[in-house]
Amino acid sequence: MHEVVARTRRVRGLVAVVVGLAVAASIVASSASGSTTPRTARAAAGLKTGLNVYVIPKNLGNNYFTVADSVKTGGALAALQALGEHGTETSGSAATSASQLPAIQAAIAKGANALIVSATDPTALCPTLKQAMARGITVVTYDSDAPTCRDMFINQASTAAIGTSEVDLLAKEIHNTGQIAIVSAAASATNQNAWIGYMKQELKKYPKMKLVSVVYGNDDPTTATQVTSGLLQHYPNLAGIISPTTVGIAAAAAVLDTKQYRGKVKLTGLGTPLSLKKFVNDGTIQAFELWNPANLGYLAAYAAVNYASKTITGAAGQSFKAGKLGTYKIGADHTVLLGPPTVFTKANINKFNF
Ligand code: RAM
Repeated sequence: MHEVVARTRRVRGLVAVVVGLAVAASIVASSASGSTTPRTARAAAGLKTGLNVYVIPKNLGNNYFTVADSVKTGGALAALQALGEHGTETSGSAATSASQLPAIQAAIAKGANALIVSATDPTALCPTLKQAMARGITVVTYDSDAPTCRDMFINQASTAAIGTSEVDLLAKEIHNTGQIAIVSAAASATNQNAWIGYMKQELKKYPKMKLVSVVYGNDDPTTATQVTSGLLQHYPNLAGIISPTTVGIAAAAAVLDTKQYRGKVKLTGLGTPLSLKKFVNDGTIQAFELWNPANLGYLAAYAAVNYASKTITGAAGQSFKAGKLGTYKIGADHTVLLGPPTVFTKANINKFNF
């Protein structure tokens, strides 16, 4: 009896599934029928749909990543939605591997097909990311790389150009002379460390500029404020600060935005225009840089879906379409470059809304 009931239920269940599939098929067929629908474009490009894609920034609560990842801004989740995937943004609250790793592990346990990760610390993340890759999960890094444990890296801009241009911007403001310091994010962050490496090289061109300290604000506003104040106390002759982190530069700007320091200690770095508009308009900052974070997330999503669909393998020279951004070519070391950053000054800052 139980058996029969069970079988009847199973048959009913099967009927429901078959009907459901037929309905689903007709939905796909009808929406794919117009030749200009995105779904048709998707089919033509051979991209899979329904993939579980997890977007895992260094941390949640950092506005830079909110812009990079959100639907509203046109970031990674917007691209995933347009492609018909299941996109989820997840991470910890602090930009540390201890906070980020559980989110990566949970995403894998929940059946992720692809992970899009900004690495807080490649050494700490790599064993888990390698396991994911071994299970066939696509691993794409964006913003901050984990070079030995990912399928592709979506780089915001040339690493060398970011490092050198930051030094050049500051050099101009301090007339190539004086003590300078760097307020970075986490000491383990791949992106910040790579940029700082190029800054040090570029500084060789400016023998009268001396890098006296590198401090770490960990992408945490309170810590960044504290380390900036510490720097100013320790180095009363400091001429300038470079902060290649959106959280760090905003915190440093707030510390410098007083009569004592404004205009005297120069500040540049990487920040979001909305968070720094006030400081540019009142003269605390003359110029700083950034790429469009939403475009970075959007491009990373297209790369991940293409890779997971096997339309690309990450080899140099291959190209893929990234929706509204157009076609991108893969460079050396499975890396894709978004493009040159924008320099923001009083003249253009009002034009940007991120
Ligand atoms: C912070 C993060 C991020 C970096 C930007 C510029 O938000 O550290 O990794 O790319 O700044």
